[in-house]
Amino acid sequence: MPMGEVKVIGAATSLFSARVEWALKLKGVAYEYIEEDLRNKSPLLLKYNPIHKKVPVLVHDGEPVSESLVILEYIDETWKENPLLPEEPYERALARFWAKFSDEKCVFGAWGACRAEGEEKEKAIESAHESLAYLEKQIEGKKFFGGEQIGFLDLVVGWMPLWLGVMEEAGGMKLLEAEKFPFLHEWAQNFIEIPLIKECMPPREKLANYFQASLSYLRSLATNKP
Ligand SMILES: N[C@@H](CCC(=O)N[C@@H](CS)C(=O)NCC(=O)O)C(=O)O
Repeated sequence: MPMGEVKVIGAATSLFSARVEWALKLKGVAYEYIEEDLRNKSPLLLKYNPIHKKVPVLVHDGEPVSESLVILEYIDETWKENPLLPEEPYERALARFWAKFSDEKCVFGAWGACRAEGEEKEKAIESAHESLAYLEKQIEGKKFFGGEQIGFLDLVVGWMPLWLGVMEEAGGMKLLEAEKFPFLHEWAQNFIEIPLIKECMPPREKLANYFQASLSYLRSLATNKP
């Protein structure tokens, strides 16, 4: 299938954008990357994602697709080489379930724990640990969530090796301890060593500054509440 014109509107600090770029690279699809300034959103982003006004957006031959999990499925259905989702319907359903779980419970759980302070922090850390424990069970005994090769769920959980560490640092906590989550920990090391993944990660320092600044901003809002 001809590739057509493929553009990604993303943000270098966005874990949701990274997974879309990884998927395109895995498929060997050439694309133009457009960096969005999320503090001053472009007319292009507002035109292509008027509802959520968020990155990433994939624009294929002028047609926009938004929401990273939807984009991953679109990429998988459009370019067949290196399939991302498993073949078997039940396995596909499971991969989708855990992807949704990871975004809803683990990403937001980790961010919640990063932001929380005082007593709330302990509760938030405990709740993030509970969610990570479910993912730990999913990866136990496997090299990748996709089996021997990385697949859909690996890309979705792919924020952990870098973004989670940065959130831990910014929030002054540890969530993915090797002793507590040995399988996830090993998976994270295997994942980040894949050249294609490694090459398309934002610099750690840039990400750390971004999270630190976001956290300070949110805390200043809370302090200045009337
Ligand atoms: N569920 C969305 C989440 C995307 C998202 O939250 N993007 C953030 C950047 S990490 C964004 O664009 N935020 C801008 C805003 O909220 O105004 C997806 O999977 O694509």
